[in-house]
Amino acid sequence: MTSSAPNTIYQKESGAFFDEGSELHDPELYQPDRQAEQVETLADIGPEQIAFYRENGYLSVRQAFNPGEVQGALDGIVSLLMGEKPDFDSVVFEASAREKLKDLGPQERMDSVRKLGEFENHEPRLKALSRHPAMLAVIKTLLHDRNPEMFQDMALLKPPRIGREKPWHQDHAYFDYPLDTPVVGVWIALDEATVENGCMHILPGRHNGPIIHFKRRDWQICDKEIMGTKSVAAPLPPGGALFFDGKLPHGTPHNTSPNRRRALQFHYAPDDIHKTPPEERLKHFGSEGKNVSC
Ligand SMILES: O=C(O)CCC(=O)C(=O)O
Repeated sequence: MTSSAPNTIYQKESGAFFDEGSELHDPELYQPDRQAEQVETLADIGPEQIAFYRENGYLSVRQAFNPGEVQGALDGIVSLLMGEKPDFDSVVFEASAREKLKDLGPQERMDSVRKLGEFENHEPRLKALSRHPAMLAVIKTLLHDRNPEMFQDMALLKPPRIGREKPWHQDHAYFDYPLDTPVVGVWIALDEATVENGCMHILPGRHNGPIIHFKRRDWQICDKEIMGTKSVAAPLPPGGALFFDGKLPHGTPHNTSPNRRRALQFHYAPDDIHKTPPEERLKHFGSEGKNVSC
């Protein structure tokens, strides 16, 4: 899970993990001047769309999954949250829910969770989605025809009003894979994702190299690198999917709306890739020894 990298601070308390931090972001960090281009379905992806992905670092598909698949994923998340899978305990709550957690019913509990991870072997409906054959075929093409292996699975719930920002970052800054490894992320909307409830914001075309990350509100790109930059918003209806390069800068703002913004995120790399030590990753993405500040 990107945010469970060693650089992110968690506190475990009474069997629940809390994501620390309540600092609000500057609204200037999320000022899109246009929306991501979209294709309608996975079947519409051909050579032109693959070339678009190579140039821009993303591909947005309006209807990648059907309503039954979306509902199955939501039911799977509820089942995990309600403790129906006793061995599963990878739930991170919003820090602001800490005081009231023990008094919450099922729906309120759902609206206190920031994310869940590493669920594929606990929830068959979520596992099935991560192995969706038409999606895997697209990912294989994006990986230059190498066989995809999923190495990270997350559900990101960003609850109404309290769902906090995920600051701007490149996912590869969290992954111990050689810098030139092709990595494809797939972000799947389970509710309508809008600018107001915290949809993905991206910087198309900025996926060709590492950007230095700092530990601030999270392990993130320095705010001053982003301030004033016109980003692209990637709103999606439920069942829509954003495919994105592991080095594409992206972030999601605070959910200021009364609406849920639940999403899944899976990451894939070629199945023959070997991990590198964290020092190798920090050589590219860390600030140490580079005479830079944030
Ligand atoms: O869904 C979100 O809010 C952000 C997810 C994300 O960018 C990440 O975890 O890497």
